[in-house]
Amino acid sequence: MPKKKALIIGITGQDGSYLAEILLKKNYIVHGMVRRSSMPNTQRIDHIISTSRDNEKLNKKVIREYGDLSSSAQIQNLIKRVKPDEIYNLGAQSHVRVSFEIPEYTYDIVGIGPLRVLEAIKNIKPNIKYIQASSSEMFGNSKKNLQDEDTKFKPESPYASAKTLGYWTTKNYRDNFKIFASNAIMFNHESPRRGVNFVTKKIVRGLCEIKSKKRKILYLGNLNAKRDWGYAKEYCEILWKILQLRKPNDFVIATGKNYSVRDFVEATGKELNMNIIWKGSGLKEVGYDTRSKKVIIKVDPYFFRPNDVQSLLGNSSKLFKIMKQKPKTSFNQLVKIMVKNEIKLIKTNRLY
Ligand code: NAP
Ligand code: G4F
Repeated sequence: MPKKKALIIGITGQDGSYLAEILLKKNYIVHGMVRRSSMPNTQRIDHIISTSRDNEKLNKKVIREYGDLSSSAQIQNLIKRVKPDEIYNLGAQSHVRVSFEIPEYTYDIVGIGPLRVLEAIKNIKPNIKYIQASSSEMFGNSKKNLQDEDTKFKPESPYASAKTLGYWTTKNYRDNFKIFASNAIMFNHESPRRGVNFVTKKIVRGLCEIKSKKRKILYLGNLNAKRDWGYAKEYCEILWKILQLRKPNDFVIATGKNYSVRDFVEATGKELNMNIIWKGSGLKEVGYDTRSKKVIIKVDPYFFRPNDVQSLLGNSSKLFKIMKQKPKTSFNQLVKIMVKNEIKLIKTNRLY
């Protein structure tokens, strides 16, 4: 049987890098869309990237394809040339706070990007299977404490609004043009490969640096926000499984438990033999380590958002019912994985 071909858009990101490893192990030919940049942006996939275009010589490596979600022409040319069986759209300006600063760009890539890909699929090879990385941010400050596939969207940021457009576009192409197009509505998922400006990696890196005396203070924003945090590697395996179903569908992927940013700080501290307690309130609140007797966390309003989502908690029983699948890594296991890795990375002066 010929090998299946996948195109991963967003292959240089956290999820793209895990998904590429998973698909290579499953014997896929993997093409990955990479943006041209003046500094290397392939740290997460350097170990699996190929410079050869000869399929025979590839030997389980990713084929790099330069491209950008802003360009319909590039996407069309790529799909015409590669003719993939599956497309995973993980590409995004994925930072919520930053989306308030660059809303037009965020709408273009996150909102119109999926349309460009789906339109190319429709016109070039309509039997390509497509999965859209949708987001729990679409639920916003929902009236429902537990969010599932039927929960009303209430996007609170340019990022969330654009993701909602991507979600509906995916559903429209499925309903109107019979494209195999599914949405994975993913709640927050983290790993040692998480971008450094997302709160979990920032906390883990920051506290590890404080522990090794490379830094004195870690500045954070909203400590009260709660997120349903899972492990990215598991979520990427589920993305693949969703595309192997007989029919396209939309699924929430979540752990069903949520914790605050404050909880994440305390759990990370515990892993590093710190005992972090909180003193003061509002902008004056600090995190104090009773072991070193030092203030190590302060609040900086720079990290606040005009409108933050206060609590996200996902119900992934549909995923479990149809696919007998659910994320297993617990909050404490996730923190442990991240801390253990970060200590190694810091020793070797690496970020990923
Ligand atoms: P990430 O680490 O920020 O990766 C985003 C990827 O998109 C990177 O490869 C990035 O390339 C690429 N990208 C950015 N702008 C692009 C453009 N104009 N054209 C083509 N590619 C572009 O995000 P992630 O955490 O892996 O998340 C993967 C996807 O799932 C994203 O769509 C995100 O919005 C969505 N999502 C994530 C979570 C989560 O908790 N992680 C939850 C729900 C949904 P560079 O490396 O060059 O920047
Ligand atoms: O880590 P975050 O930046 O992730 P956020 O905003 O929840 O978005 C992530 O998850 C979404 C799924 O729900 C994805 F769609 C999206 O692409 C991204 O992957 O922030 C988490 C919480 C927020 O409430 C934020 O206000 O942590 C709070 N926070 C507190 N201090 C901080 C900080 N966030 C960041 N990034 N940096 C801080 O210093």
